[in-house]
Amino acid sequence: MHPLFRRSLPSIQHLSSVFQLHLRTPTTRALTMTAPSKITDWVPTDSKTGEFKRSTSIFRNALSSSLSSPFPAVSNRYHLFVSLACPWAHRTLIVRKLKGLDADPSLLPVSIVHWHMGTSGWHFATAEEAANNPELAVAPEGVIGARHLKDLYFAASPDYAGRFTVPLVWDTQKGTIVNNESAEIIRLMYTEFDGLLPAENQGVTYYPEHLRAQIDEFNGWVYDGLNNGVYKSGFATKQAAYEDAVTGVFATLDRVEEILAASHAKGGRYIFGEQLTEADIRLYPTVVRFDPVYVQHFKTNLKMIRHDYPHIHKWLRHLYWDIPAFKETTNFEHIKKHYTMSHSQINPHGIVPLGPVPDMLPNDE
Ligand SMILES: N[C@@H](CCC(=O)N[C@@H](CS)C(=O)NCC(=O)O)C(=O)O
Repeated sequence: MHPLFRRSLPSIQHLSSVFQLHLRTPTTRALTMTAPSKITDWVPTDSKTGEFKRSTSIFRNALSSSLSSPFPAVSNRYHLFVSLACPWAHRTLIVRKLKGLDADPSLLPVSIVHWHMGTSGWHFATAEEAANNPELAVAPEGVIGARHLKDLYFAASPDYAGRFTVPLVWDTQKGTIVNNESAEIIRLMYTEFDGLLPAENQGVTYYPEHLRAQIDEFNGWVYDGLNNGVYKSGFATKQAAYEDAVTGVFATLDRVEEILAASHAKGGRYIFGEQLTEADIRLYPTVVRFDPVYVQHFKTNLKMIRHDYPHIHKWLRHLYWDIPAFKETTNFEHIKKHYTMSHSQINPHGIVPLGPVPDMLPNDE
């Protein structure tokens, strides 16, 4: 381990005091998870059902506007680690931009992992790799010694036994992970940094009071059927598990199509009419990857967004072409290369399919 890391390693006692929101300590929680034999084995090789089962995120602390909280929202302290390929991380980049957090580099700067995920998990670009691809930012002071994302997990919790996932918010002061669950990271961004943002970004939320129950309900079935459904389809190692997942994916898309058709009929542009909400933000990263990657790589090929779902397609192109936070956080090179060249179980030769062309059709309305 790099010496910089060791210096910032918090003690176990200290760690357990900061994990105040945990029901159990990270170590005991991690032990309840089934660790894969290899990072790149998405479904254990001896699985009887061949089903992909996503693990629960472990670090669930609140980063709060309250200065007396263990993780107060202050400048020059936190860092967001993402992959541009990852749909869960993509949510956090969209919200960071929509909220204007990206305009002030002291608030929540970002490090982007290399798009290739190998047997040691995500890694940070070497100087040589970064020279060829400047957006692969070098990790910040304090975590500069990390070669792999897993180094951060072990610095936060030496016994960590879960998966090494992006996104995560890192606390450079305590040298630990604040939170690694995108659903929670986006919510804290809506409100907790408001005191440090210019007036026009304060009070802007994508989870408004009056729509909360409906957004939660929508997110629930979209997560299971689509956001996670495409992974269940793609990683399945038995025919029945695949068929079950893929039919769920298209049942979910059919339902979303109906909702957007009704919204468009009333002059709305989003899931909930005229208001852009978390429902759109969580749906977009999956839909934007659908035609370019999931259709062929995850075998979700009963239909395509561009040919078969006119309302989803119209909604997608509006977000992509008209709202910079969506287009500017969408990187088709990382998306296509990551999936096709990292999932050796699915695509052992790492061939990157050329189509569809273009990645995104123009907004012709
Ligand atoms: N529930 C997590 C899921 C995050 C996740 O699965 N990220 C993937 C990339 S798309 C990852 O980093 N996987 C690495 C691994 O599982 O080894 C969240 O939404 O934050």
